[in-house]
Amino acid sequence: EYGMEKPQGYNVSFHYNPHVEYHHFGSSHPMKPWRLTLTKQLVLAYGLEYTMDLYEPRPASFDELAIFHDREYLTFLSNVTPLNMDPDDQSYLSFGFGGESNDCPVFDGLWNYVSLYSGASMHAAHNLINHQSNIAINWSGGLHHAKKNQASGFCYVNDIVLAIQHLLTVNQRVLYIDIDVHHGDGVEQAFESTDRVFTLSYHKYGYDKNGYPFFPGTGNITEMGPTDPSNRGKGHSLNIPLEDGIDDEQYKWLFKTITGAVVDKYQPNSIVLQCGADSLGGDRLGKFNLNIKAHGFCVETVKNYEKPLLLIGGGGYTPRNVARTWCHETAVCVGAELHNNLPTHLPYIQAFQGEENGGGILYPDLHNTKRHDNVNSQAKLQKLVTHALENLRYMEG
Ligand code: ZLV
Ligand code: CA
Ligand code: ZN
Repeated sequence: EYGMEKPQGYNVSFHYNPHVEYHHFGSSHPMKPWRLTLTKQLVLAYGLEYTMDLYEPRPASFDELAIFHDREYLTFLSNVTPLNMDPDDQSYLSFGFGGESNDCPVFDGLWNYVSLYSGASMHAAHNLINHQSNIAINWSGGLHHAKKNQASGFCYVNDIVLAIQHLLTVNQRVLYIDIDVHHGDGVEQAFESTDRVFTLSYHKYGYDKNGYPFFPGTGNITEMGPTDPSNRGKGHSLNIPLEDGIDDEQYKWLFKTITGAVVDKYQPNSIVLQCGADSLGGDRLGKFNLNIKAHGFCVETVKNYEKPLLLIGGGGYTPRNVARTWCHETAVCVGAELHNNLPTHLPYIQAFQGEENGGGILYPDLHNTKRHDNVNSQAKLQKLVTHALENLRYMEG
């Protein structure tokens, strides 16, 4: 924890309102806001708070959320409670609630929850705009599936779209990169008709043995935004569909090659990186086999482009590994190396003990969980890269 003073003129800011962590989606729901408590405790135990500016942002207001979302939808969101909801109500279903899977439950404090994580992303964007930070971090955000009038896939309000809209007030071009195991469909859709945002998502794509698509079922390599030449957003999306079990070396190579080409060609003024931790090995919902340092390699790679950078969270359903990853990535941002043995004065240390492998350490071997066979052949990946680079030609210089 010593020798980690802030380099002069280089600022990382951490935007976090601890009230988010007290919200519950329900006991059997995989999204656990208390993974944010674990993340914060790790960050503090390693002393990383001394290397960053810490902020406790206020919740976003109704009017701020209405910059992207429909007012009707927000009115519904701000009023619905577990006691007054009516599952047979047509608007309830059309706004993305209920249904068979109940991915987006109504829970106590829902409106407070969405305004807190969105307020943090907007404040982080604000800090980049005002040159108060080079990198601004909000691990509570990254809810990439939310649509302007519909909740989807655990996401009710799209804090990413709101933050990008904020960046667009001063930046001509914003690059959005998404390493969550799911396709960043909500962000892609929100900016499909503009050339001022380029969206790039890496994700699992395909069907399971029962013929069900991996959520949300979009994001094939052929989907690159509108192709209609009259649409300004033509070619400004790139999707990288991957198969189960992709490993560290493959992912790092793919990420560096494709992201590097996009940055070279698009020349963004700022970058937003969604760091969903469900792309790690051993995730409860994910299908990939990444280790924490391979995930962090993406953050390091993007940091090295030296553009104003907004880092946000996203998915991640094995809480102890989410916390490890986002703590590691916070350290990557400030340029610190962390010792593998977890600090002994760590609250909640029980959460990191008693694992088959990885008890008491920051960097367990997650590849060893061997939950998914790697069915990504090098030949297929090479084809993907070729196809991706071809897609980039559809974007007008
Ligand atoms: O990480 O799993 O697959 C950002 C994010 O990207 C579905 N929803 C829907 C469509 C039909 N299915 C339901 C299948 C449920 C399978 C069992 C769950 C168990 C309890 C609660 C939810 C799930 C679940 N739901 C697993 N995967 C889904 C996806 C939504 C994934 C959202 C990812 C969000 C935060
Ligand atoms: Ca993704
Ligand atoms: Zn996800």
